[in-house]
Amino acid sequence: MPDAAKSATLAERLLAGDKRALARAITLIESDDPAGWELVREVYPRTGKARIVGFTGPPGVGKSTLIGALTGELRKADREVAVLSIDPSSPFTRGALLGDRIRLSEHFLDSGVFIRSMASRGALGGLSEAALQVALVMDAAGKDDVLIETVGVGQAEIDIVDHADTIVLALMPGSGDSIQALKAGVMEIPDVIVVNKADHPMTDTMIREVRGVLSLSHDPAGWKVPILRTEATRREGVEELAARIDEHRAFIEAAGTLGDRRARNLRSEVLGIATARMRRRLERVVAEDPETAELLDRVVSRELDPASAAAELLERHVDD
Ligand SMILES: Nc1nc2c(ncn2[C@@H]2O[C@H](COP(=O)(O)OP(=O)(O)OP(=O)(O)O)[C@@H](O)[C@H]2O)c(=O)[nH]1
Ligand SMILES: [Mg+2]
Repeated sequence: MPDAAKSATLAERLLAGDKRALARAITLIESDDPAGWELVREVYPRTGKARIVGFTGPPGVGKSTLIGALTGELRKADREVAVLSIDPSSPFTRGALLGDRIRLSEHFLDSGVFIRSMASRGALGGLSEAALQVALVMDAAGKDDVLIETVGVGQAEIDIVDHADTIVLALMPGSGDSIQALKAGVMEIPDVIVVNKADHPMTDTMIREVRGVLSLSHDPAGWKVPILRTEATRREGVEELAARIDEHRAFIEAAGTLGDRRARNLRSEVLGIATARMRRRLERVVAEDPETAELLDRVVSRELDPASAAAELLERHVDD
């Protein structure tokens, strides 16, 4: 099996922290190459050491700039850092990847920093799935911190950072939509909130609003979500951000919730992968099976309602 032999050496190189092996591994995962899945299977028992921090927030609030500055802080502490920027490829974020590269460019020559961007893999819901696999290989490669950036204000985007140990929500003065999303419970309460661009005159108003929303929520374990004010371009407040992330990590470890959180995230990951595969399978059936096509035609012609058609579809192709 030349393939197996190839992935075995790749796994060894990856575990030894070889940067090129890591880059290769990510490419395999991104292109949905079976060798990528095989590789993750091999190295998985050696993962779980990295600290995974997810950064989310609306477009342009300064997530990449913050991550760039935070990476500088982490490097001071001699930690190895991997950054994964995810572009869910909504039309309004098209420029994000290029922007990220510029924002993080000061770290390109540092061998202790690995930076990778990942764009959407289409409509099949495979992005979140691939993101975890990538985080796993970064972890396997011995990174101390895996920082995942994703644009978003709603639940769909949060899913991508679901496997983070600590979730940082970045906002800026005027991010009203996010406040609404938090208030409405569309967005889960993050672990740390950063109000970036604190050079903006509306910063205090924003912080008050965030505090107002947080006062309505309560963490059963007793974590009090810090609201930080940063100016990422000048690195203002970034040292404190690093400290709060450390603190959150120590808190969930001490409270015993890190294990729970990881168990929950991994469970949801398994379900996510299974769901994505199931959906792909059903899409294939719909495209290839004339009987199923006919079932859908009957929905279009109002003979059969959508729920009954779905039940029939599942009965035929899943419940066996
Ligand atoms: N005035 C000011 N500008 C900032 C600050 N932080 C970031 N910016 C600028 O805001 C712009 C967007 O920053 P990014 O770091 O790319 O923001 P992002 O959230 O990663 O953006 P997307 O990935 O496109 O969603 C850039 O022009 C930054 O230089 C800040 O604290 N103050
Ligand atoms: Mg960005």
